Amino acid sequence: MRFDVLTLFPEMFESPLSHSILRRAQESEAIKVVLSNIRDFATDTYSKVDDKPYGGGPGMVMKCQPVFDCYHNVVKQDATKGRVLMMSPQGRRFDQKFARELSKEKRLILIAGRYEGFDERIRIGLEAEQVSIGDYVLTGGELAAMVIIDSVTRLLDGVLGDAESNKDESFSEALLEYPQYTRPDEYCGMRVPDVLLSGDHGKIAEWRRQQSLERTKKWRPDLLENLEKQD
Ligand code: 6GU
Repeated sequence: MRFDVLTLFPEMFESPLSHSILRRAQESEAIKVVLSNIRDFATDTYSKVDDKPYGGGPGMVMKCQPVFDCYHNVVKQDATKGRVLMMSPQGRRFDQKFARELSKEKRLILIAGRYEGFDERIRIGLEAEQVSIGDYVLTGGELAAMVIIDSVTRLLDGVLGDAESNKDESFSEALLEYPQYTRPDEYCGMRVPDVLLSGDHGKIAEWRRQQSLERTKKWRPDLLENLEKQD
């Protein structure tokens, strides 16, 4: 999958993309991430990418021209049609189901803004879908774009090894993960549950399922209420 990111701070993406699974996914060409700096497309003398809002009010608004020009430059780099996503707290809430949906695409074009927001004509003109990663306010869309790249990449074929695979995981099956233990079997007086040392795989599976259910009821009852809405 190709990710294009339009941002004023491409350097923010370098570290998350340079380690562990995201690094490997690029090396194996499961993903390609192309970062474009919106400021490179500012045409006025001061490279301005933002301006005062019409009608007054606090803060600054991202201007149309640099974003449109950056977008057109990005689109023409590859013939694959991309789904255009604009990072915005007003957007559709990003969740595992949305991540799975996006993982079917060939190309995602992510637009990350700063300041008070984008000129409305950017959303309309680029036919961009707005995406929010949760009900809180970030200083900009970059972290949200990274969250999307990370969660979508790990769903792509061949990105996770067998050992890390997606099958048993929380949210994939709408339940929280069961508790995990590794050696030693006792640490600071705390013992690993006997069932895990029993070697009885049927019993272990049953115990884990039960633990998942109990934890979900206790910590995230909302997930159980939403179970029938999941696909
Ligand atoms: Cl996508 N952007 C910003 N600025 N804040 C957010 C967000 C996005 N998602 C949640 N909060």
